[in-house]
Amino acid sequence: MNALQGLIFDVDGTLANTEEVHRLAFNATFEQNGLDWHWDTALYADLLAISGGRERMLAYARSRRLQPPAGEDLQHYCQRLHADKTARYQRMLDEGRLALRPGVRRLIDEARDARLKLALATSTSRANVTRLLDGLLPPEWPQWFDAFVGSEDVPEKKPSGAVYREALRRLSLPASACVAIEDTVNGLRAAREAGLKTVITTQPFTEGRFFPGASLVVDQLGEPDRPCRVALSRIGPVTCVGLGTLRRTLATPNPARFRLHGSSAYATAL
Ligand code: XBP
Repeated sequence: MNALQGLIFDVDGTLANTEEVHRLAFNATFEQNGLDWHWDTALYADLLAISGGRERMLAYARSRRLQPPAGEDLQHYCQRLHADKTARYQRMLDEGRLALRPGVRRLIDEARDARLKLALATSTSRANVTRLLDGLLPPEWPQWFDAFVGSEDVPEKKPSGAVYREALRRLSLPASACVAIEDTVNGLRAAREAGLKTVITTQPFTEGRFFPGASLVVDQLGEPDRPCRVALSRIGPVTCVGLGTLRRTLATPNPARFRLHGSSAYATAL
């Protein structure tokens, strides 16, 4: 068994609770473009089964049999809507209402102190991540990460394992020496497909969900004075996710692989 050498973080919902901001940006975009669509929290939780905001809109448009503007195909129309949504999302981030989730900065600092390699692996754009972390971390944060893989860098979004395989390639580390931290079933599937042990930190859109194949499912990474709540553990008792937790995760035999099928009607509309 390899020693722990790397830690790969998902972004949306894992580093910060950004999905509510994404949801608000989507709805503002629909209203601004004269669409009678409104993604409430229950619907958005279901739509998160589709990684990628553009793909999510395309699946929803098809489910609503939307006719795009004359002379424009649906894909291009959704691409235009997504660019509008991204601009709104980034402006919303600039309002500074988000914070890193509990334990995220602590674990990053612990990993850096232990000379672990760090990576970001996300289905959103690098530009969105940079806008988010420029507001939440010191300006030198890009140097902290040995790999930063966004939706632009790989052909397929989660649940494909492509983004995690690319992160491992850039880290020059085997999956057996790293742990992934995720918040969604798609993210779990992607990390597991790349052979990574995975810790899930649930968030408002994913709490209570079933995370087959995860080594640990907690409500947040925890702080010494704010213990995490464990929903599932294959690695024994956990009060706060630290490097010891990650080493135990790596040392624990892989949970059985589960084939998860689309957990949402929309996932089949693509
Ligand atoms: C989360 C996603 C993204 C966001 C929306 O990415 O699936 O699609 O929901 O962002 P991750 P975009 O959890 O992998 O960080 O609209 O830019 O796709």
